Amino acid sequence: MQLSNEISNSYELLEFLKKQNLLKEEPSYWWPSSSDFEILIGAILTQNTKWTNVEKSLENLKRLNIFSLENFLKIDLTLLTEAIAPSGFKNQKSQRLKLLAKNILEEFGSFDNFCQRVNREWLLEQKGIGFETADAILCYACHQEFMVVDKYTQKLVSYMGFEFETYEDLQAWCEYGINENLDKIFELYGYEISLNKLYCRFHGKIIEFMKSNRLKARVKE
Ligand code: 39A
Repeated sequence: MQLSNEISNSYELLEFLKKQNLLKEEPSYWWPSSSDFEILIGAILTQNTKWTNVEKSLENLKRLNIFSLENFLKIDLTLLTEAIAPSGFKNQKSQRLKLLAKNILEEFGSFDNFCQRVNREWLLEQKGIGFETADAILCYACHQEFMVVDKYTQKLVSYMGFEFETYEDLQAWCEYGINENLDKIFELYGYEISLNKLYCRFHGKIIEFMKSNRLKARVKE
């Protein structure tokens, strides 16, 4: 199958990527983590930096044992700022993380309740959270049915010949092709995969495909 002229919807893109065996079985939702709270932190830290830098910050945070909302709220701001320094924008990110944690506790009482009840509008009202970060938190930390689209998704889809004016138009294109073809997707997977897991793994496949340089190889061919 040719990426540039034979793929006409997101289902066909998923089918193409699935054949490449880009993901391991574990972590089954692709985003590596020891807790959903760690995913929320990673989603903020990954803004404007490489994932390898986020991994270094997460290692530092792991040593401080603050991968729960309760422990995170207790940590001294200076210590947090230094721990997340590898991800860049350390002062801005540490302040935003602290404020987000405080607002989660005040509005939802616990992280579990936050995951069950939070919606996109609430997240978008938080300082420093845009569409991509909000959807990463909803999809990977809260297991809600939102697909994350990022610069990798935009680049891949653009190579396939599709252009979208807004983040939400691209997201709608990704989600529509999946929703319209669930029966075929269940057959492809061999079981009734949940929509949340499908969005997690689809986005993960796109990132791993783009990072593997396979697109560059195709452009050169
Ligand atoms: N850009 C990224 C990533 N690249 C990633 N992984 C690799 C594992 N995650 C979880 C988020 N954003």
